[in-house]
Amino acid sequence: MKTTAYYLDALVREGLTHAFLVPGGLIDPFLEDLTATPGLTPVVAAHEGGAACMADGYARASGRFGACLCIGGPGVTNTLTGVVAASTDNSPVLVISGQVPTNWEGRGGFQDSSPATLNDLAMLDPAVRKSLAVENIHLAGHHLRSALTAMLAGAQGPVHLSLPTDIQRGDVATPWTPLDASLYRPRVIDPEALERALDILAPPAPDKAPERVAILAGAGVEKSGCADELVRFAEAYAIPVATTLRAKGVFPEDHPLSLGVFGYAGHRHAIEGLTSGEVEALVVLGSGLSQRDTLFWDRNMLPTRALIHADIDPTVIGRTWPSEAPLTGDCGEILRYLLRIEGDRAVALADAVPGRRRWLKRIRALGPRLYDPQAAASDDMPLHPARVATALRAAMPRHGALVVDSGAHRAFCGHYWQAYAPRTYFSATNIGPMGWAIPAACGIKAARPDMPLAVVTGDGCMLMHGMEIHTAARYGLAVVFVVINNQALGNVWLRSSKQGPGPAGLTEIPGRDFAAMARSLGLEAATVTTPGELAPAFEKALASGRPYLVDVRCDKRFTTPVAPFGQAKALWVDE
Ligand SMILES: Cc1ncc(C[n+]2csc(CCOP(=O)(O)OP(=O)(O)O)c2C)c(N)n1
Ligand SMILES: [Mg+2]
Repeated sequence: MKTTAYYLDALVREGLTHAFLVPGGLIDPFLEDLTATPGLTPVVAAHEGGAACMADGYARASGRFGACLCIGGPGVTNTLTGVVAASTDNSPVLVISGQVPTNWEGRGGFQDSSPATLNDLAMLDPAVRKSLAVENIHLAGHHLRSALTAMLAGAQGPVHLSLPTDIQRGDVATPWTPLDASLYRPRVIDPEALERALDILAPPAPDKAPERVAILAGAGVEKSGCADELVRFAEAYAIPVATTLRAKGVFPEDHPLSLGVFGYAGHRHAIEGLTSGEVEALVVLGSGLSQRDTLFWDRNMLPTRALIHADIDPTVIGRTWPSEAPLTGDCGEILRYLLRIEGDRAVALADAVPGRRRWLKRIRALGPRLYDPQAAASDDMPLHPARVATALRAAMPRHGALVVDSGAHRAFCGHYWQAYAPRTYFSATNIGPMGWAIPAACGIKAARPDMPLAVVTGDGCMLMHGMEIHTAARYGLAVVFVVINNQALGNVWLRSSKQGPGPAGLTEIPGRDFAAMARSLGLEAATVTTPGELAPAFEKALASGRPYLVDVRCDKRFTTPVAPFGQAKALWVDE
């Protein structure tokens, strides 16, 4: 079987339905197979950076993996930011790039970026779990298996295969054997470590179980597909749950036990509840405890008795804080183990419930969940982004999803949007690449065509990856792109404006008409300037069932809801 057909067929058998690409000579042999592989839809992006982000979005929404194809050299360098975003957020993405034929390597051939020259492998190396050149036809199947395995192993992440065109045209003799299903769901569990954690949460008499126990849920819960188990465990013992921003939605934000988001752009109950010094035991499930997810490494979040830190990736446990009960394992397995507890342990955990409920009541009495609830109803013009996010949420069905870009609008959405289910709030939170959300949404829509989907992006982000709205139009991907058009790189402007008009000017953007741009690229579009226009515009856009852009004229001067993060930052000292 021709290598290109073999690769695409193998990927479809692994569950792939879409491949994102930008064509070019170095992947010419793929083209006919891309259009002739049953079950596979090729999606041509405007830019390889877009194709990589689409594959990332597809992976996040499908819960499987995504794939993109590009030429070596400029195609590979264009993918880099998307690949880095997938890497830092543990998103499994396969990048296949073409290369000059093996007998040309290093001889000055056009676009030669083989290991003999520019070396695509080395360029992507820090961003991928594995990068391999398939320079021998007998390794074609082997290297595909090896790359996919590395992509799915442990914490998951992107991988790269470079295929010279002679190898692409070659003939693979051995048929593809599908990967074992267990690779997609690594069910690692360590009962001994779990029992140690339970000695803290539900100690044998006469010790008393801690009352003030909380859970901080991270993306590991989403990746492991155990949001239901999390709800059941929390409800069984009345344990309040906060999430990281990346994991927003893994616990319904309107649940009586929800504290909301902890860390950057977080909510009052999560932030003040977890940094009060009252928490006795904090159970962290599937979070790497990054700077933003720890409220700028705020030590006040450290519990008085024990930090129980569970993650499938042991390298992130202890990276930020030492843990009294480190737990390497899959969040789903851990939660199912905890749900099976019975006897004395269950009694001990249940005994602490009344005290825990009183504590939760005190947290709720600290004030409203939002720090500035009035902003959500602001009638200001130009518009307040909090009002925009709130109106969009109201127009969106409960099961609808949001993709959020990088800028001030990330903080507004993190705070004012409510998410109710896993994989309904998407954001590249760890590396924050501007424009990511626009192509990522195309991939998400391809993976979940029935899920209503909107993007909140900025005018600065539109200038970077806005062209990918054309890809949504080309393939009829019904995404509603909402541009917070504040005529500024808003997040930077908020700082630069304090430095004077010179620096401020560097972060201002001339007023651009993104609705006109969208129409010229085949989308329907609307411009919104008043609060009253928001709801009808969003309702119409969502009901259209078509790619749609709403250009919302906003004010850059509203400060982002990140004051607690700023305060913690101001107190930070190197140790
Ligand atoms: C690729 C990239 N370049 C630069 C930055 C730094 N940066 C973060 S937010 C931001 C401004 C974003 O502007 P816009 O999209 O208009 O969103 P707003 O802040 O106005 O909501 C910049 C320049 C970044 N995160 N990513
Ligand atoms: Mg802006």
